[in-house]
Amino acid sequence: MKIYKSESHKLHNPEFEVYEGGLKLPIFDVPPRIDSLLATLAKTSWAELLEPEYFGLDPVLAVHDADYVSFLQSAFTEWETSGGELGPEYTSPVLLPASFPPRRSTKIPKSLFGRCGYYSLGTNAPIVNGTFKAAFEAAQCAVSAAKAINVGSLSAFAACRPPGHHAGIDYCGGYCYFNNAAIAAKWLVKQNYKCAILDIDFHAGNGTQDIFYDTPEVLTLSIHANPMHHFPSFMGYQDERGSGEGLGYHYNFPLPSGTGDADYLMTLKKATAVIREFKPTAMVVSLGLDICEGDPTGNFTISVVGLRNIAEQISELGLPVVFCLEGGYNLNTLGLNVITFLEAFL
Ligand code: Q9C
Ligand code: ZN
Repeated sequence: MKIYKSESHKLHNPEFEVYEGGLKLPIFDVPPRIDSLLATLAKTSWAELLEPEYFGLDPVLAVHDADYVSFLQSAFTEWETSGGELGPEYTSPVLLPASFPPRRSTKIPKSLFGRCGYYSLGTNAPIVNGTFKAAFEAAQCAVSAAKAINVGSLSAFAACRPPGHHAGIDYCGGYCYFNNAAIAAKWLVKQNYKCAILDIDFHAGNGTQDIFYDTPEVLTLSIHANPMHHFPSFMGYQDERGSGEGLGYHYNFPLPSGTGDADYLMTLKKATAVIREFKPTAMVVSLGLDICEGDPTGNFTISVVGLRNIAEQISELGLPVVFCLEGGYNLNTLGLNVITFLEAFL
């Protein structure tokens, strides 16, 4: 299986994120996630580790607003050169907003922090000097995997870091900046595929939901922890089914805390039935390994056997699949879990 990866992910390494209560804690999305994953993959006989091809910004701009993309590109430099607007004594190694747009806001502020809040869904997506480059390369990995499908591979894996599924058309959030899975799906649609995105990360794929909410072009489904109790809190509820022409083309499957193999697999069966009915010709899977037992950000109890069964159910759809890495933060098990999943899929 072709595995696309880039060294550039290391350039994105924010010291902290901000949690509820203003708690400044180490971010879970750290470079060793990818380093250990690739080291583990390198030991298999079937993983072919490759650098991404260069597609430039076009596939990114097919999903994200140009003003958001250029904000991400220049924000950290602006922050460094302006010294912030709060005075030279105020410095921080990351750029994070403190105010967010209220529901009926229409203005894009001029100030750096005004824009930062406008383009953010929360305080879990700090921007540092290398964020844009890392996110750009992660997106190139996703499109490279999509292209591999397009030229005949039955599956390909993009080792995306930062992840993508919380990023919307014009916002970052939850460790995500560019929506790698959406970018891959849009690119496949452009090559005349009929595409579905199945998101199995522990957290609701709000960005993917948002991006395709009003279009039937891409069927989107997300199985995740109930947002009533978990990040991203404001999206991922069962009654959100799309709007306008897109009505009926989005599905959320919120599950309770502690969900284990049996309940998860029953829900996945419902999701795959919906996918079959849509009759796609390709699929993108937002592969979050934070559903696995022992993840520090999740509380599902999916076992190794359960993970295999999930992969087999997806494999039985018989579609070409692009896998985009999303979450999965247990550094001791991430590599093995990815291998377990992909081997079962193959
Ligand atoms: N107390 C992904 O798995 N944590 N993102 C918020 C709030 C953010 C996870 C903590 C978790 C984001 C791609
Ligand atoms: Zn997640």
